Amino acid sequence: MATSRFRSSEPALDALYDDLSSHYLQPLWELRGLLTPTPRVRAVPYRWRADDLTKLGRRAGELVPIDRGGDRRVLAMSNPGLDGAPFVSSTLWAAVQYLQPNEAAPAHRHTPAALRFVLQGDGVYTRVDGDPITMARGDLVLTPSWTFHEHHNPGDVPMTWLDVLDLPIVAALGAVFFEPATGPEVTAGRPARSATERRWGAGAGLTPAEARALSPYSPLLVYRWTDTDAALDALLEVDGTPDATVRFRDPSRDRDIMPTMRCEMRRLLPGTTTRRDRQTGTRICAVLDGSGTAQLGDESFDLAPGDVFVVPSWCTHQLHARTRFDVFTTSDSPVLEALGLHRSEQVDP
Ligand code: GTQ
Ligand code: FE2
Repeated sequence: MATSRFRSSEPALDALYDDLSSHYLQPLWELRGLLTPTPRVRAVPYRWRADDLTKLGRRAGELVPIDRGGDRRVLAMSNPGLDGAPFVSSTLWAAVQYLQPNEAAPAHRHTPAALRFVLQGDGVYTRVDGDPITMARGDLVLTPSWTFHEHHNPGDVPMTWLDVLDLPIVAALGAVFFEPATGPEVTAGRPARSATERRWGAGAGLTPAEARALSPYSPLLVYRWTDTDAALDALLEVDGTPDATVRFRDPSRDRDIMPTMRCEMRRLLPGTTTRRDRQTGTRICAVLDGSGTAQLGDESFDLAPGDVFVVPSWCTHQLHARTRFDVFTTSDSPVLEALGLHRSEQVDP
């Protein structure tokens, strides 16, 4: 039993290396690539096409019952740079989930936090700690750390959506816990408007007086597309710019929706090219509407509605809009900011 064994042509040093190895010690002076001048990132930029995600999700739906493998029918996006790990980057999990009509994904909870962004369709509702939240195109739904969640499709068409979880971060910190719900299964037809929306979703800066979230995450668990869409249009118009971004926030405090993940929606007018930028941390982007291209590092990716792409840490990123272009982004920026590790800059080509 031993760790990596280093070699030297000097016999005494070579003998030391042998002994170090058997004592599970390694000489820093022989180690390369630890303290690099700029981030050395294993994840590479990559794009998953909507067409492939939908077709392969449907095939999984035909072949695999929901109760196999964690009670979720999910296809994880595996970054080509991560040697087969089922992670979109070293910090985030991204996946498409597929639910057939009359199927239910039973309740469970886990410490990794999740969010859902709906790229097409409707009909599914997700219960978060018992509160039923309907899901439709463009909606963002949160299932924060350790909240029970279950998905139901009482409609008559299958539905797919994008899942993003902070699972690799929580796993790296040795803090993954999971449990299925016990007790009778709750089912219902079309649920009423969720309590979270009735309490926190009035919009326009209105929240219950005095109330602040007791939890470390937003008490508003769903952000509706009609609100996001209207906010983007108004922002473009009032600022007179071709490029607008809104951020999804906790309405009860000045912070992101969850401690580990930031969500934003960007709208570009036709013909717009953004400035090239880069930042520390992973960005996962999904095209809701329109077409264009993303230049990520040395690679250019063509983009259509429903496509998902990953921008690894410190990789340069520039978008071009062919049509009006709506792009949803999730990042781990709150983690980098909390740790004092967030850096971003514009990069001249
Ligand atoms: O919907 O509960 O993509 O637990 C991965 C793990 C989705 C979920 C995922 C999960 C879920
Ligand atoms: Fe889950």
